[in-house]
Amino acid sequence: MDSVKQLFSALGIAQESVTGGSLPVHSPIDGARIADVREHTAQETNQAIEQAVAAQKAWRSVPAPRRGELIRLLGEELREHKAALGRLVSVEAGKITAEGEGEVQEMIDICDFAVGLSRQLYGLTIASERPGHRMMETWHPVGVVGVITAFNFPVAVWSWNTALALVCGNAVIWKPSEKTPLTALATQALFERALKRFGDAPAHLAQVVIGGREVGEALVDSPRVALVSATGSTRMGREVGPRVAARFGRSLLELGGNNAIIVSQSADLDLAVRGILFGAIGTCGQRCTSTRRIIAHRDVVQELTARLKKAYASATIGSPLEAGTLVGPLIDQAAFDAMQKALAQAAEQGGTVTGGERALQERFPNAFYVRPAIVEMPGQTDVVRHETFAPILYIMSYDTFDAAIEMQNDVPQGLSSAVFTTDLREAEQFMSASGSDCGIANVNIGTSGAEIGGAFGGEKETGGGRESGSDAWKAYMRRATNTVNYSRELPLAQGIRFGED
Ligand code: UN1
Repeated sequence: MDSVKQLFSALGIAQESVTGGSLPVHSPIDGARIADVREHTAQETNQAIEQAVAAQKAWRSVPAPRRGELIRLLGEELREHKAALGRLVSVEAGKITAEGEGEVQEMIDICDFAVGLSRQLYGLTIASERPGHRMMETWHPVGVVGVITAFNFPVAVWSWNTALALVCGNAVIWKPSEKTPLTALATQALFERALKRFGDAPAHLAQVVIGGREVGEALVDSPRVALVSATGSTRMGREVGPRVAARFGRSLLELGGNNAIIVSQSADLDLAVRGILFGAIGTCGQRCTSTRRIIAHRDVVQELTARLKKAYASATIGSPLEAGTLVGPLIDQAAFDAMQKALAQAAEQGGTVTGGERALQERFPNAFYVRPAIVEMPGQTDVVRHETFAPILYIMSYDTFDAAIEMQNDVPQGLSSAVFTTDLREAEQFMSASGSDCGIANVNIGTSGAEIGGAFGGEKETGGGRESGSDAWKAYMRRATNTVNYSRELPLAQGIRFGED
């Protein structure tokens, strides 16, 4: 594939690093093998950790606004290479061009955010109960941050973590998904350009380690990695969380979602159909925020389902690189098999399935394109409560808004949720303490496509972590409480008198 080679060179990936290695990389577009990437061993990962520890010791003393300058330069590199990196995201992860470029835009946005943040790492001052005393909070970097990312957002999730972690004064080691090492290498090459222009940053400030389980385990188990930020399946999080906790490390987990949209009888159905379509079939249903469940009022469920079926029928499935395509391929055969298994289970559990078959098999015999599926379910059965990372949309109905909220919350995951309603009471109830139990609760927009300005993450089996905007930066810092005595006395707190008269 000549065009892939051109992308490598446009993005500064050395040919040697993507040929002759032990990790084959296949494009989900046509199944072609596009690279053989060199993998790191556990020993090399441990060495990277030592190097990161040394780098962080120097970086923590660089003033935060100066650290922000590095991220400003990274943002510039990303702006300049947006089209090429976006295209590589399409080639390696199968996203349509608009979404590939959108992902790079998300990186640019978080860089801008982090540059501003580099001048806003504020702590509080607190009134002391003692005369002549002052209390305050100081925020310091945690140290080395390990970032483990998934194939579906192969570069943006790194940037949410790294832009914040670096301005906060940490060093970063990144383990990308084994399915998407090329976009990681490209991102690293762009980061190194920014480093060169920056001038005097310590070596090994942000590194990439490529490999499977043993590389991940080295990061998870090392007491020198202060924070492990991991995005992926709930199964992965169940291993990572307890292992990091066992050594009293910190983890930030972004795991599975099973995101629902409630469509009320007062909803603007035009908006609802558009919001659901993007959420359910965008990225071929492979976002952690993808819309997987519709809970529609009994009076509108039929019309909504008919309109969705019509919209699904006219959504073009095809190569993500071609203009007009809305639905690209699944990442691989395992994803296809999981989708088929879930559809069979849904049918057994009383569902009526429309779509879901393999598509474009003649044109792309080694890739896995599917017709997105709509499944009308009699209720929220087991399969509906399970996250299948594929474009399957379960539709269920409700009679009362309370019951709809209960159904929305009655799954193990808690990432994103939305309601389409024009009823103010329903909207407010949905966002209240007795409403959606998710980390994201939207009104009249879908479940996916969050902006970087808000804190991103979710509850329950989603893992509880928050990254990206708002005050998510605090996860990358440790808090020190300082009490300063500027008096000539030594009064004790709580009025304690100790050894005096
Ligand atoms: C993910 O799927 O892991 O809200 C992240 C969204 C994107 C991020 C998704 N901004 O859909």
